[in-house]
Amino acid sequence: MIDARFSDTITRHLIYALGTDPDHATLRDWRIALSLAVRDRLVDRWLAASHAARKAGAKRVYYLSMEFLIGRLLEDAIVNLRLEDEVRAALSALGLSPEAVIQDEPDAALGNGGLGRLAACFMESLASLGVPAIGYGIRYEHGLFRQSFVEGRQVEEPEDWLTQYHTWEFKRRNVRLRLCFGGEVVEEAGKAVWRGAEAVMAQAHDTPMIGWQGRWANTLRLWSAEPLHGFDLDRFNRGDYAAAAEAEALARTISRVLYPDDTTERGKELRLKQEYFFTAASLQDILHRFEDEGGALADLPKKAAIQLNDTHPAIAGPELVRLLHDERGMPLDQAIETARGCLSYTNHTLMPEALECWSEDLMTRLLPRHMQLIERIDAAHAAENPGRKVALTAHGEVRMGELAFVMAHKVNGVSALHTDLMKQTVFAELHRMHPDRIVNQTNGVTPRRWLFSANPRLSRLITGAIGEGWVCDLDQLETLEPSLRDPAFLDAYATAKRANKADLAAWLAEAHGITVDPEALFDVQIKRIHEYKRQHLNILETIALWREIKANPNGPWVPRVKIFAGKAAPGYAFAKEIIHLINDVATVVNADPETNRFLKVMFLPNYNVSLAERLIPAADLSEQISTAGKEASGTGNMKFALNGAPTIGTLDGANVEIRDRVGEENFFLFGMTAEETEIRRAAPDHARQAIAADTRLGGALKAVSQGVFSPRDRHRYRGFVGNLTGHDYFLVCSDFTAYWDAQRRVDAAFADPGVWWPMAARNTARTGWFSSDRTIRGYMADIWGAVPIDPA
Ligand code: 26W
Repeated sequence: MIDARFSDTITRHLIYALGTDPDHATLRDWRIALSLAVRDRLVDRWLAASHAARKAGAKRVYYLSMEFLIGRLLEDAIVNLRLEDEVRAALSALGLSPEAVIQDEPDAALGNGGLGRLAACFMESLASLGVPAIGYGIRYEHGLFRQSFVEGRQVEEPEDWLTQYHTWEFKRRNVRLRLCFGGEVVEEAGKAVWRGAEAVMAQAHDTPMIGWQGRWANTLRLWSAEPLHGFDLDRFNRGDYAAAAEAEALARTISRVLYPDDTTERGKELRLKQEYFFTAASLQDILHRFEDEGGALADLPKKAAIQLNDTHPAIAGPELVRLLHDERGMPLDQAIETARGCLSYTNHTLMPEALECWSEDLMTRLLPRHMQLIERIDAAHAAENPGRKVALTAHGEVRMGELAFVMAHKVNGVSALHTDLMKQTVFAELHRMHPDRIVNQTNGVTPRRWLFSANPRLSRLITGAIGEGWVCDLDQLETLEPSLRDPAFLDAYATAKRANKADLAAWLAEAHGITVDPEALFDVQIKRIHEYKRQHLNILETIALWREIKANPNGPWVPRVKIFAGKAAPGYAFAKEIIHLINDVATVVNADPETNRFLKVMFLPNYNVSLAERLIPAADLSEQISTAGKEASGTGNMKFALNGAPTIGTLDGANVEIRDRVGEENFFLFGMTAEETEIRRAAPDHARQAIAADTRLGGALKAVSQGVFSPRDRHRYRGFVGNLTGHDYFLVCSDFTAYWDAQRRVDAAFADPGVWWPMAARNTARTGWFSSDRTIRGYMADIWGAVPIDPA
């Protein structure tokens, strides 16, 4: 009997792996035992896949990223191995609730936001497409901080996912690599030799990345830092206990914690150490594998496609040249060419404060040989491009974007608009010099996690209509088009969304004591808090709406629930003020008997991958309201559209391509274009003019500055309002009226199910292109030249 066997397997792991008897087992014990039982089902395919890749002498993709925002892995493995029914049956035989067991797993929060989650979606798509690949990153002991609120203010606590048994990783005790920092470069026999002053060991931990139907599996190799020499017994015996453990503590610092900034580089030495640590360990590992498989160095580009996820691993350029030239004797210009043949670089932001620059002093002190090689690479590039006007160093700083560009054979942006803006702004000069180096690869999201797994009701409806092929060929969603004219299908579509909303309402009541009406419009803005993402535009519109309802409490208002979630970088004061204001507004508005049947506001704490999986299937409206030209792509926008939540948004990032595909009539567009923002920003007093022209905006700003939402601290938001009425760099005031009008168009559409549900369903049917499978196919064709391997 199937389930008997599987429930027995689970129980066997509980007893023999955890040494626990079923009568005394906790939910966590059962979750770990189940994970081990599921793991049994994927290890063979994992080992078979890496064997097949080796046997085929396949070109491998190496994805270097400081962040992998994985979330939970148990459900992902169950779904990709098609074990849902077997697991559900086994757990109910053991008297356990599948939901409770799944939710017991901590998120692997090894990332800040978009960049980290994209890396995770890419790893899942590479495995589902059967492309041999290894993801390389850091095994942070502490991922992105836990967020909670104290009197509406964000408070950060260390995240400690590793305090419990991490069932999905395998420590590779035989993969430990020695790395150096500091020291000097000496001349020996005419060769440059780097004598590092400080050494640390990189210890590999492998996590399987299983693909759809379990056909293929790749590896995520995360490095942890360990001391060269363990515990110092002599010092201990001399009673110098702290010193005895010092080396260990110092070494581990490198992989201790993820930097929580996602737009501002802080130039911290430890951050550069982290970047060099995982990049150097990964390149050494790549070369060892290549040489073990008998490759000739000059052929490395034929076997290794190394993708740099933003500039964070950009030191890979000089490091690979060092490994080829200094350590393996390849002539310098050939080493530079060979490295360029392997390397390609993705840019994820145009925000000047996010473009990494390291001081030459710090680079010289920490990585003296690399600083020399950066100058050699710069000189070689100058020689090849006489009259050029860019340099890799300027004002005593090394510009990592330029270094990554010069050392890459391909550079890509993450949406069509973003790639164009890269060519016109940050890389204009380099684009003129290398006109065919920049290509676009519009982002995507994995349909397994973000539709099939997160939204089973809608998935079943889609499969019922067009079969299950869409899960690994999302373009098939367009074959839903005929069903969109079928009232029965639209009814079932609405029913699925309503049921998801009812689930969310139940969870909000149980987990947060918040009651919401599932019939209301669920308006959701979930992403990192940043001025360019304009959560403050959203809350100002919310305040104006509240005031309008108060002025006319019996008006034909469309009940709306405003849901916010997202973390602010701990050092980003303005973002923290935005969070505080939203919580303060929620307190006042939700307690207002005149309006709270029409309007509820909430800020859910500790936004992460698992919370996104819970919110997106229940959303009606997707808020993508960034100042045009600032959001490189966005990926949440794609997840919402696939799950039937039309977008209210600007022509920014991938919103442009979403609107092109769903049709302008199924997208609530507002606001200035990227070009128009440049013009408006140049207009003196643009904010004051906008405020003068819109009394709703003026009224809302006055309410905030007068302390309506901070009665016990009336001046709390004086500075906040001052910034908006003065500088307002992100044009919140100038886009307000258009945003308000767009929201009223949303109300009108939502109030008419005959309009709303076809619009929602079209968003699902027409956004299959935003699968990360399509994105990966683009990288394979335009950048990597890698191909899928048949597992047989
Ligand atoms: C040095 C600090 C730092 C850390 C992370 C600076 C910048 C970053 C990331 C590049 C920020 C990020 O996550 N960018 C987002 O990347 C997504 C994936 O391509 C895009 O969809 C988002 O638009 C972009 O903001």
